[in-house]
Amino acid sequence: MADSNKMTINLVVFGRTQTGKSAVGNSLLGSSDFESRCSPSSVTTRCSLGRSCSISGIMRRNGHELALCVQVLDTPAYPHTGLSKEQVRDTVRSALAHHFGKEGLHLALLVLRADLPLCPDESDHTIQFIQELLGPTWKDFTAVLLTHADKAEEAGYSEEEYLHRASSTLLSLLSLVQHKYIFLNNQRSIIKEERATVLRKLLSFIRQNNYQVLLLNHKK
Ligand SMILES: Nc1nc2c(ncn2[C@@H]2O[C@H](COP(=O)(O)OP(=O)(O)O)[C@@H](O)[C@H]2O)c(=O)[nH]1
Ligand SMILES: [Mg+2]
Repeated sequence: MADSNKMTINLVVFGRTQTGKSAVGNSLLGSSDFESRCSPSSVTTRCSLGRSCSISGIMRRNGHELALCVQVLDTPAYPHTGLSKEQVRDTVRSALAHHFGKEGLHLALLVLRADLPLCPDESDHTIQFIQELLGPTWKDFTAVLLTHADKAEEAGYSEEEYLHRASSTLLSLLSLVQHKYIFLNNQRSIIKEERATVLRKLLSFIRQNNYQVLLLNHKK
């Protein structure tokens, strides 16, 4: 996905309702493309693709600056208040094939809230869901985004202390995905430097995969 002076990265967000998936999409795109709000029922019911404009100052290759373009596929939650697992899975599967079928997917971002503990059942269901969508190499193409980092910080946890106190379920999940994780405060991501830091981390995960993409074929 790289021509001489531009690289596009293709991302998708997964996770429970109200974890901040749509907010993550907006943070990464530097936009408010996706509807993100507090709600007693799931807000996002359809997949939609957002694209950033060219971002400079993030990437260099062979001594040259590359403009970075980010594409994020926002998805309905699983579990969802109004859609069954099959409905979410089918809609996400066809959107992945439609938007990234040719170019491939660089990374799926599993969005979890840093202010809520991860329990074993939830983790198992989520892993199974991602596995059904991405296939056996899902671990290489998944990173964990811990949103609401501001709340963890307010409670007095540094990232190191948080991980020290985290449930064994979360630690095993992070280990499964080869410690590809990022703490994120979506409320601060409007700050340009914050966004650049997150994008650089994502690019380092993609580099770790030798810029490989996951090709998703049209399976029904
Ligand atoms: N404090 C805080 N609130 C957040 C953060 N991320 C998302 N939110 C809030 O969480 C709520 C749900 O966000 P949304 O993006 O709609 O979640 P989704 O259902 O996973 O797409 C909204 O009110 C967001 O403003 C964060 O990092 N910190
Ligand atoms: Mg949403």
